[in-house]
Amino acid sequence: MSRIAVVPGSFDPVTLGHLDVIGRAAGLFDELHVLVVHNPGKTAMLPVPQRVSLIQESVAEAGLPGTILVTSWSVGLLVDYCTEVGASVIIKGIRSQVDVAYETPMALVNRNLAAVETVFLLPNPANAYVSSSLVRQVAALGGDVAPYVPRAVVDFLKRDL
Ligand code: COD
Repeated sequence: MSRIAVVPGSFDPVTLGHLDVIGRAAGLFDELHVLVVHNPGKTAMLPVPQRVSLIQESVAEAGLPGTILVTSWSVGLLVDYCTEVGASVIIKGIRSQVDVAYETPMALVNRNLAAVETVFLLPNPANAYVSSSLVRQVAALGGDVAPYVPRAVVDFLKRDL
């Protein structure tokens, strides 16, 4: 049986930190689903379909290994998506104690809801401080985001924002 894992996030926009976690997870599982999920706690910069296509472009450009699907989910719990596609693992990137405190209760609830385990991956230290909110702020103020995001995102932000 193939091992399927889901990497969920807002990805608004996808960063080199996200891509690092996606690449490492792709080497651990037979099939990876990168899932754009609306986070009601955050004000979005990009529409969800745009975020999906920027991840698709970035994954293709990085030449990441294995089978990687990119899609979105808005109709229920994250574990409902996992159940629907037969995924037994959720992958989260952990940058700091703040991430541990935020992710741990969700991981425990997700295990109770649907017996889906959460695996925490540590980042590449070079990207550990990168976040989508930092990128949104630098972009909004006209700064250079190239050190933090894949080329597809740099091009999109130059062209469309
Ligand atoms: N290096 C490594 N990892 C990183 C980096 C980086 N530089 N930047 C971000 N990450 C990780 C984050 O820690 C996170 O694991 C993931 O990448 C995505 O990050 P974001 O910021 O794009 O996404 P979030 O944090 O807004 O997550 C949104 C979700 C909707 C995925 C989250 O809130 C969630 O899991 N919701 C579950 C909804 C649900 O079903 N709730 C009920 C049961 S809990």
